[in-house]
Amino acid sequence: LEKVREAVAPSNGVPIDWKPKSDPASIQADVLQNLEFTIGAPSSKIPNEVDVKTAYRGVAASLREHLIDAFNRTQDYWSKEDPKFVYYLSAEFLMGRSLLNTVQNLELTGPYSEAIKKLGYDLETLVDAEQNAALGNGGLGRLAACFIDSMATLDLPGWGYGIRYKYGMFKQAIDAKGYQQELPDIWLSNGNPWEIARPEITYKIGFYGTVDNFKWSPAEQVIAKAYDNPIPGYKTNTVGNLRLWEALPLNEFDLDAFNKGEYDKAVEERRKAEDISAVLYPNDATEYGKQLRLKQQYFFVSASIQDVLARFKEKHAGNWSLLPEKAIFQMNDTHPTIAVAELMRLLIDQEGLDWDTAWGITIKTLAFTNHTVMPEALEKWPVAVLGKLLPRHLEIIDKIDTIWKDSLKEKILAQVEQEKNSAPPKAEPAAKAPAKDDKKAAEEEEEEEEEEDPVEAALSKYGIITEIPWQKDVKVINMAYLAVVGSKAVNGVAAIHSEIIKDTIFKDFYEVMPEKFQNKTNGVTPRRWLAWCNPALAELITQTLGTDAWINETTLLAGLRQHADDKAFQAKWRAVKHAAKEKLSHKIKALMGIDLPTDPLYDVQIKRIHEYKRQYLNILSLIYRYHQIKTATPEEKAKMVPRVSIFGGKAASAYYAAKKIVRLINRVGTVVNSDPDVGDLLKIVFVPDYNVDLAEVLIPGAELSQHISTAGTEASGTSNMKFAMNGCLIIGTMDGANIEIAQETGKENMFVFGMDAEDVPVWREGKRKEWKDYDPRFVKALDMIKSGTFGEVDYFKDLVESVSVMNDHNNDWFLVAPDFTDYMRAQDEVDKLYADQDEWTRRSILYTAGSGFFSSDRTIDQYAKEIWDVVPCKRH
Ligand code: GLS
Repeated sequence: LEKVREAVAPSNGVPIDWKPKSDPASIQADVLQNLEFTIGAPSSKIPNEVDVKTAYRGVAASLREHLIDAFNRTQDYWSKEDPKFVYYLSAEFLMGRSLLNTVQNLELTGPYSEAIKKLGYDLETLVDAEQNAALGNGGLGRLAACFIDSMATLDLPGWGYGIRYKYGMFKQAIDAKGYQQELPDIWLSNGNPWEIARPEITYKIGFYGTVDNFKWSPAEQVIAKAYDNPIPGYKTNTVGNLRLWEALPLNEFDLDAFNKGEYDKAVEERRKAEDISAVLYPNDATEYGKQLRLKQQYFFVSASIQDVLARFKEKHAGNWSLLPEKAIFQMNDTHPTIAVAELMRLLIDQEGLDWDTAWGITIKTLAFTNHTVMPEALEKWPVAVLGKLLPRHLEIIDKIDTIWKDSLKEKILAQVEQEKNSAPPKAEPAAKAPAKDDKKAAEEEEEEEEEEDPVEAALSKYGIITEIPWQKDVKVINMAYLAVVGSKAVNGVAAIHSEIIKDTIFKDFYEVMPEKFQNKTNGVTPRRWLAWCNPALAELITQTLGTDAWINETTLLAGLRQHADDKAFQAKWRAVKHAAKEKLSHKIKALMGIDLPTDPLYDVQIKRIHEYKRQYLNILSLIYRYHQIKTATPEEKAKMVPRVSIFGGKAASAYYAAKKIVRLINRVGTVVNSDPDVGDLLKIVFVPDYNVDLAEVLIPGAELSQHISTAGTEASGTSNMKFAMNGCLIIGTMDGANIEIAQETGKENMFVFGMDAEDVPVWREGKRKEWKDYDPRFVKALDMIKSGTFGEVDYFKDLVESVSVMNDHNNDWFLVAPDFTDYMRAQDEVDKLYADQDEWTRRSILYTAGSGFFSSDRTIDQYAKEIWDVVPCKRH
């Protein structure tokens, strides 16, 4: 690149300065130029008369020049240095908006704000004009986005790889009756100024067809086309990359069919191909199993691995044993785990390696993160489905399975022998046993013969290909097992979760290869989730610590502890928090037309709607609160602590229980908010279409946040970390990362309640059968639903029953009823503490002070050192 620059330098020998300029005047000129020549806005309307969306595009186009400049220099440098790269394979990247993050990470906010103002706009308005890139469902997808931000900030050579979905996470609307409606998310309608299309970077991806003597002839092929999304680090000139793939047909258009008048057929191939990258599956930790999903997964995994291998070959032709020293693929949950078979296939079938060599490379080049123990979310593809779509991969998986089980045989045999020897000897038949008739003896013999070989029986639990117990004869491929066997490391996402997976879903695997299992507690980027979304708090922190170095070194936040008792500091802190509440209140007014008072306690539960996350528990307690308000005397009312309860979250489209919970919250809100007896004592709002940019307003404005999953079900949670960073207190169970947050911020400062992860299985297995001890307040809340206080009695009937019938049918699996009493106790403590604003503020400060550990920079540093062996490579 430098040579090119020199070559086109003018004859006076002074190289052209290609670097975009950063002073406000140059930026202003550059935005104008981009508005006219990149966007094509009519010059007569520039700058003051172009609409906000167009102005945003002009500014983004200008900023993109800075981004691309640093991006190209980084990628050139990495290419020259040839360090080891990490490739983060993820079906989801929940990026949110980019304008503010880009301008802040590039440290250009000052000059851009000035330039934008001179053009007659303001940065905040333009930021709001951007569409959300919602290419993810929830925590898992947002984690991937935080990780690539940290990788760039830490100068780690690394790219994200995923799918450029045409439609992201559905948009949620709530209709007048309180139902969730799902609308398509047409996020590209205004273009995407951040991406760089790479029509020159394409790969062929095959599906279906036959295998003959290990040679796969796919019956269908599509093209994967690359789009690069530069990812700027902060306080560094490193800009990483997120490469997303779009699916296109191999043959654009069937002109023959068109000429014959067969219009549908003419475009059929295009439609079929484009379907692959069309929609993000709207499931989060819930079940799916659609064939198209497997197609999506294979599509992006194959394109990504082909891409990496192509670059590797260019540099190290043929030297495949070097691959593990140059590349590591981190598989984000089970979605990309077909990578195990695909890497094997490419190394063997395309590059001609033998099985053992390919396997040796594969298991050093892949690593796997598990993000959930919900059994329904651990992908298992029917052999018939996978075998049809990817016949060669099925062969490979089958062989991996066989070799894997063979490798365990000796160990198992020894175990079985040992068990046999230590078992008490079988009782001899009684001396005078009556003689058996021949038929009976023969039957018994047959039974004995049918008895399963104990070694085979013991081995079957390690099977990657297994039968599902409730559906004999249907063989499935357990993708998580495939990943565990094919990876160098397996990690959970919070300390407790990493222990649970060793005891439950991967117990047998842990026993035979304990060295593979690790923990990497999640983290979130402190840039987006504190510094950029809560600038006033960030400013106060910087002033107090005397440096803004905490933005990259979050452990410095601990320095706030020494100010936690300082009344003057508390007052400043409270003022900042109050301003954030006001901003949130305005946002809700703008979105929903609801006026929210700003003095009450702001209580927020925002996350996907799921039974295990127990929004139900929250709303039941609020129903009881409503009842208390209705029956209180004026004196009692005067003592109550006013509260604004805010919910947000999407229910997967086919998840009926979750959809009913959404509706219940909305119905309760409608009744409570319009009841004149309630006034400002309680407001309940369900903010529709919860997404990243709403989170950026909700989190700073929250004073209490709820992370109340049934213990043992939430792998980690990451919004809990964001709330903690922003000085928001937590009411929560001892689950996921709550436990570590409690350790860091002081358990006594958290409103902890409920059974812990060890109690839950005990309860499920035994105690609940005898349990009749319903809290009368719980009964009252259910009675109010049953008697029609919120209408729709029939509609809510099964929701009520799901927590009110204690029998053997798995009712109340998530322990809403038995945890209710302790939850109410914790809520009482919340109210009490809120009345003491100094103490509340002190704790709020301690939360931010204790949140340093939860930076994704720390998480990524650990991945880099303990799994990836990737070291920073910084261009100076
Ligand atoms: C999830 C878990 O449910 C969350 O607890 C976790 O924080 C997140 C990131 O590790 O992954 N798993 C999942 O399928 N969706 C999630 O958000």
